Amino acid sequence: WRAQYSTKPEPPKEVTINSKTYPVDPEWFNVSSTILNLTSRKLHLQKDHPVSITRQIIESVFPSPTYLAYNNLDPVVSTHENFDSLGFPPNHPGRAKTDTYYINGTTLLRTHTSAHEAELFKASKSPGYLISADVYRRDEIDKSHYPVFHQMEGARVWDRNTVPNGDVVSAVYKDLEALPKHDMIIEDPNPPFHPDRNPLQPSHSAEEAEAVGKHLKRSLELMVAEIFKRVKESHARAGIQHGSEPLKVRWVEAYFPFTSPSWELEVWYQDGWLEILGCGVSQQHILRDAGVASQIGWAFGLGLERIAMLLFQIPDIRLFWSRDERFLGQFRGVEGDWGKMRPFVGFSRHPACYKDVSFWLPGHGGGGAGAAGGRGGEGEWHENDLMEVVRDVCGDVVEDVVMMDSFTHPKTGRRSVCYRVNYRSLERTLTNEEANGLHERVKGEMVGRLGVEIR
Ligand code: FA5
Ligand code: MG
Repeated sequence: WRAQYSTKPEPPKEVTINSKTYPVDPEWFNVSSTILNLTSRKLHLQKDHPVSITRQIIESVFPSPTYLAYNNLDPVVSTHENFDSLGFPPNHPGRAKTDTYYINGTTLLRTHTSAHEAELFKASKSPGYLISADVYRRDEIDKSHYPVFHQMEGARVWDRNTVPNGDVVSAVYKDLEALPKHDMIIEDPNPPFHPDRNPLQPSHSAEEAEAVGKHLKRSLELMVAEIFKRVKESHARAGIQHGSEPLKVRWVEAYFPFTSPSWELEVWYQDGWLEILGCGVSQQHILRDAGVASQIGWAFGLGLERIAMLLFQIPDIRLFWSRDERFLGQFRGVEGDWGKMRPFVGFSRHPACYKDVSFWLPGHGGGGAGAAGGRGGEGEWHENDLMEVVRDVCGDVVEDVVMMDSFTHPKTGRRSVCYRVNYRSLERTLTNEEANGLHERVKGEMVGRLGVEIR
């Protein structure tokens, strides 16, 4: 599997994304053309696409003029916007090249919509805002992870200088009273906090933080209630019987550098708790740096695909990127007529084709590994690099990649790992020859690009 297979192109001098051009630094650049090609898709804005439908349903729970929606912000942001402005420490693992797509040392594809918080806290003309956008993360391959997905960020502030009598607590409770009620069962409505990870912020009174947290939770519970109301209606239309099992959700303590306290909201789904969003009381440093130090408020970030999968019973995240009419056709017309919403009917599943690959990791105990593959000096082996090779070679034909085995040779200290790749297209049956051909190419690229030694 030597060099003949390694087709990794030389990095370009510059890249153009959404008609803006950025200089490439080959030391940092790790965006494959597969990913670059997805920057123009903007599924959240594509008419009748389930991601766009989901966005609109959630937007309806956060109406204007209180909340203004921003749906066209550029995916290319600075490391400052994505990390520093939010208080990520310099050594935070999310900054690593193995996790984030970089164009150069200071320019990257946003990993979350929070990258726009500072700019919108500063610029938004309303007390709340929503941002829907494509986000990018180097990640594992399975049915709920894709390197590009869509998030919606939401935020809401109150200004000490403009609320009556400067009394934020009363103002927040007044707005809370005005929100609708719901009858969902919330397990753990108030999970305990670790004060070291989620301290009360120095500039907040305990009453303020509590009031803001309550408004945040109620707002998001109403969002979930709306989603599940739509699920029930669409199931009824499709003649699917619902047991009387109530919807179950719960709040769990979370940690984000840009909120304190912080929570995640989980929904009971198919026998497990599914995390759908993170949120919290915004760190005052962000508001201060945005020039609005007199404000206090909350923010959340949710995964639109995660919610769309619940809403339409979509079983595999790859489907969202399909251009197959058997997928897209099932949502046609819904934006003009919500009564057309129906659960997704999966097309027949094609057989799985499992292929294993075992290899020695580079750079351990001799073996001339230092010379392997032109990525010398890169340092640590990271599984996400393998995932990226698989995606580059196979596109969406791989359903998941799972580590099966790992061992360290007692004498040489070299580590060997085995992964199982599941070749299964959503759209057609693969022949064994085709899967073999792809697997051979994957192995070749692993040798050429990652410097591993196939066993
Ligand atoms: C964040 O991205 C924070 N920016 C969220 C936030 C915003 C917290 C504002 C506080 C205040 P996290 O990495 O957990 O957090 O992602 C948020 C949501 O995005 C997850 O709950 C999940 O619904 C979705 N998500 C995360 N990773 C993926 C993925 N690989 N594929 C699909 N959805 C994902
Ligand atoms: Mg999370």
